[in-house]
Amino acid sequence: MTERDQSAAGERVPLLTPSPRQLAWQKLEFIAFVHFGMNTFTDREWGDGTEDPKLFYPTEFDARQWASVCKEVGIKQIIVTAKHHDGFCLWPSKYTEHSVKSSPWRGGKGDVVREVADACREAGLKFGVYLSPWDRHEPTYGDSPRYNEYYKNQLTELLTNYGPIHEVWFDGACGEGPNGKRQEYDWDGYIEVIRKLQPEAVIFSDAGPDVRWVGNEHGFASTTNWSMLRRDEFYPGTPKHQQLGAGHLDGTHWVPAECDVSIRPGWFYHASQDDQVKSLDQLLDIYYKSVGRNGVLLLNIPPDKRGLLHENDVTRLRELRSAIDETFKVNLATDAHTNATNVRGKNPAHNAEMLLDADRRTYWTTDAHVSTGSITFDLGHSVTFDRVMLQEQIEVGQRIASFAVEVWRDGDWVQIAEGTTIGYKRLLRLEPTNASQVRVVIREARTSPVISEFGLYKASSREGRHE
Ligand code: FUL
Repeated sequence: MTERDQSAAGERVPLLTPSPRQLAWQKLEFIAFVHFGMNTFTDREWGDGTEDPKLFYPTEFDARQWASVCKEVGIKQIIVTAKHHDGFCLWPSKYTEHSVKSSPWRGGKGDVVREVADACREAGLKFGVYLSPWDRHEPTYGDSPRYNEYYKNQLTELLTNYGPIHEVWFDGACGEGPNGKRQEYDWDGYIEVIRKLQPEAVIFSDAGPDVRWVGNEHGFASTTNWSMLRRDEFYPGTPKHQQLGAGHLDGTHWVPAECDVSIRPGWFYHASQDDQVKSLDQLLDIYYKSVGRNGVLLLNIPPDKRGLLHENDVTRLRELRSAIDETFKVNLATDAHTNATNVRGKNPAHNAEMLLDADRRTYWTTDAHVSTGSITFDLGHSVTFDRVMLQEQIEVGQRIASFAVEVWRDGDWVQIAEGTTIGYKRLLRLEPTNASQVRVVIREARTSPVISEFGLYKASSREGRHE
């Protein structure tokens, strides 16, 4: 795509594209949140900051177990709660005593952040930190400039001493300090610290700057999910959560959605929830509604009091991986003969076969100004499928606004599915369908559609019925 192609479409706003760090993040698809800290030991979700650091005492702490499980099940990054709202720090910050250095764990010499960062690096996983701005322990909280200094100092420690950091997660929760005043966060200052120290890290907060909240804690993106956002209407922080979900066709910034959800009812581990680990069906549903709707899935897996991921969670994660792998192992369309209504410059490098080469870098596209069209996949024989996968080449922007999937039946094209946005990846679940010819119709796009991949699959028998 050339600049001219992009601007020639006469759009209300120019096509936006992801930054390299946003693109790298989007490709991760499935990442883990690890809520671990004082609440793990007090059996709470939100500590009030008065907890005795001595309570923090994992008996078998092993960050390598976290990383090896994550790697095995296809999770590509771990974000650890370096500090939750109770203010207890999992690393020995020099700016407070309220940390692992005041706990008996490892004789006060322990550093959870270090061990997780190292374990991730060893396992080839990316690493991120959650540093709660809301701090219910720190006395300067509420005294805005002083606390902002404290927070930036802590960010600096985390972003300087632990190697590459790929995501920084700002929790939107905010409260009053001991002085009765509401803390005014210095978002611009925090962001400046991150950009300076870890320019490759994406920054998550409710409305970006790099990654936005999907607007709920179920892990569900909406079926229409633009990666663009009218960011300044929201930023920083926003009560208009519902509106974050779908993003905006006329968004002013590229701010894709991250779908956070816990594998258990709570964010932190509670033994009483050992039997409430989400079922395989629930996790698959989350997968299709996050990764399958142009989102990144941030699944929380809270370690227990031993400091290990619990057996029940690990078993479920393995089931999830097996089901996904089985379903998507064979693309039933791979050998199809393709035919498109239009190919950019009749150039074979852009013809519809590019959708079947399992290489996201190659793509089918149309001539400039041609924003609708269709591709026929002649499968050569009758095939049964119940999953459809489409991927846009988001490197040149998110363009498609409406599409349909059809099959040739009794001399006519019959629609079996339709959708609005595609984005990085769109997965559709259907009833099992037999067809020997399938057609993808692009009904509306902001300018020439650019599609990288297409797939037809038959769901694993491990998967239950679709929604
Ligand atoms: C929320 C927090 O209050 C929860 O404890 C949890 O950390 C979740 C991911 O974000 O705002």
